[in-house]
This record gives sequence, C-alpha cells and structure tokens, in this order.
Amino acid sequence: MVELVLVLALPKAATKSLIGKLVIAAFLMIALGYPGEVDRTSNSVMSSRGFWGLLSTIPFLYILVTLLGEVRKAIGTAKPEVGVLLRNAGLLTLLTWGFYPIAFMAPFYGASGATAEVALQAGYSVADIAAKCGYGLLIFAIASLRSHDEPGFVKV
Ligand SMILES: *C/C=C(C)/C=C/C=C(C)/C=C/C1=C(C)CCCC1(C)C
Repeated sequence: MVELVLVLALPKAATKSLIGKLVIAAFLMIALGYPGEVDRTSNSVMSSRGFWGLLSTIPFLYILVTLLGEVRKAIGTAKPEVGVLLRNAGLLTLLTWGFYPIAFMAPFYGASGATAEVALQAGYSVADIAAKCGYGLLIFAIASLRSHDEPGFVKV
C-alpha cells in the first residue's frame, strides 16, 4: 500500500500525510479483524466473527476509497504508459484486497471444521501471492518507468 503511494509521485507533504492516514487505517483494519479471525466457533454472520468483520470493514473501505481516489487523480497527470500501469495497480488493489473479506466469510457459507480452515487458508494464500508478488512487480515497473523519464523521480 505504501509502495503504491510512493509511485504516485505526490508532493512530499501530501505523500507523508496520505501514508500516515492509510497506515493508521490499515492497523485498525487488522486489529479489529483479529478477534473475529481467531474465533473458530462462530459460523454465522450474527456472531462475534461477523461483528468484528463488520468493524474491520469500516477502515477497509476508507483505505480503498482514499487510495483509489488518489490513484485516479495521479492517472490524470501521468503519462499514458504510466497511467495504464497505475490503473492496473488500482484494479489489482481492489481485486486482491477485496478477496480477504470474502475468504474471511468462509465459515458463513456453511463450511466448518477442516473444510472452513482450508478454504480460509487457501483463499488468503492466493490473495497474498497476487497482493504481494504480483503487486510488487507492477509497482517496480511503475517506479522503473518513471525513474527513466521523469526528472526528480528517484532512480530505480
Ligand atoms: C498482503 C496482505 C494484504 C494486502 C492483506 C489485506 C487484508 C485485508 C484487506 C483484510 C480485510 C478484512 C476485512 C475487510 C474484514 C474481515 C477481516 C479482514 C482483516 C480479513
């Protein structure tokens, strides 16, 4: 998330303030989701898992709206080649981040015991590969492109 903000190439003060807000929200998202995640006895939406999941969704939506709004603005000022990659990074954020709450809800779809656990872990693993490896490569491509033809952008 922070890497994506860095390749938006916003002014320094705007970068700092945006990262500050997003990191606090990300911390809240994980901290609020955690009590629900470790509750292996809840299998309905109206349970502690559902309650904590819902609270965690508030900072989650804040992050997506804020980050994707900034990505959209940055696309408007970037060169077309960079704009396409930024758009893809925004889409990848939406798809991969959106996958975690869906996996979190596995016990709500009737899965229980080992089945629920495997569905959950498989879901998180697929999302992790895309959200970390795929995302990292895409951000590297953006940084590399910008560092070659934008003066002032740090060389990669
Ligand atoms: C590399 C790891 C990443 C990008 C993790 C992202 C995690 C989420 C977007 C988790 C979101 C959750 C909710 C929105 C509600 C239920 C609880 C969580 C923590 C699974």
